[in-house]
Amino acid sequence: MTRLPTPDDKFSFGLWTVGWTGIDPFGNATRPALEPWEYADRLAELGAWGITFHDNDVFPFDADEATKDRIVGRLLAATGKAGLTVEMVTTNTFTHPVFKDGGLTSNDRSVRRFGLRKILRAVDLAAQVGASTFVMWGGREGSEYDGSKDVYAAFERYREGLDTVAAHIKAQGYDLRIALEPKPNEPRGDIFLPTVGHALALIAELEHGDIVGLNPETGHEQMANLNYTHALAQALWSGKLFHIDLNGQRGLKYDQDLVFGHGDLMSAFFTVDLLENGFPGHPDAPRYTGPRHFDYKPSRTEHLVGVWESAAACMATYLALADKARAFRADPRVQEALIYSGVLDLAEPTLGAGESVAEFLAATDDFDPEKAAERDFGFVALQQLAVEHLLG
Ligand code: GLT
Ligand code: MN
Ligand code: MN
Repeated sequence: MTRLPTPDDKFSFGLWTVGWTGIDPFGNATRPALEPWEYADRLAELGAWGITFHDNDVFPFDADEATKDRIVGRLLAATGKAGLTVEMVTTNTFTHPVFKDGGLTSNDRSVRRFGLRKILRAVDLAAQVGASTFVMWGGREGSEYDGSKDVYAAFERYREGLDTVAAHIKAQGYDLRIALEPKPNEPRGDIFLPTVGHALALIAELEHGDIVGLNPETGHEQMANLNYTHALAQALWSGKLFHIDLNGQRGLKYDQDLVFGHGDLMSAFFTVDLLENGFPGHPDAPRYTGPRHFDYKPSRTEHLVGVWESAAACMATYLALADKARAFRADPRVQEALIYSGVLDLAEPTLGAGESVAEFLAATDDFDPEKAAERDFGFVALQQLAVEHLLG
């Protein structure tokens, strides 16, 4: 049996995850709401290292400064006592009806000014509680109808908003980085920054893009029919994997936010393999060392017992997959299969050291395409070894 989680594992949970009372578009709450510090205490008991929250997971949207200070103070006292880190803070710019057409990209300028101010205040809160990441999920930045939005202007405003927030972080000297969270749709019909690739492209256009990276979520990439592990890998390659949201999703449907591993288990195996073992051919490549953060929803069929079981399940499955991924990499049959498949050869540059284009064009390499085409790559055998390790 896999060991129990400890703070060294750096597992963290959003307060809105275990705190979800089960309200969905079709039904009322199925569970009571607890106080924020009650969730924190329980997560610490289960072996979590950190928590994360939106401003309005902790205090109401219309709270005055004194109320905010009192509630945040109470939460910090609890996390301090429980030894929990507040590793990430984010803003809610999606629940209140004022954000129905977005925060940073609403067609209504007065809403954009209000939204940007709310985000800046949440950045100050993030710094105050010692968070190192500020996530921005623009769930309402988008549209249902193509005619309703000047998309050029929307990207201008998105850039303006992000650069303003990043500049504020730098001006205040906060030790904080922004992590954009892509999602293709839901709640908007189409959300701007639908995938990791779109977000990377926007970051490249920012003035302060050096402190802006990504928070990819398993289910969000899979809702776009994309490969989550590849998304993490490309973000790592770009030096932009600042944070992660792990959960489960089964296929192209609404955002399920299942327990980690309760969706595509094979994909979860390779996600954990990448996070724990890095790239097979590049021992020196960037590795993800940040929090193993879960963003899932305990199914609304479960009462509080099931909430805690589901949180424990996220961590237990991660640890079990980490064990299996380590055994997979250490297995001599796998090492042989990796060599046979040429996986490690991809690390070698295509051009020789110092080889000019002229030299390259003049060389024939005595290459015989017919011969090369005969090669067997053995990818199926390699995958079957992964399946064997996964099944145990
Ligand atoms: C919301 C969303 C999540 C985001 C959160 C951060 S809020 O629950 O579904 O994927 O990570 O704003
Ligand atoms: Mn989600
Ligand atoms: Mn998320």
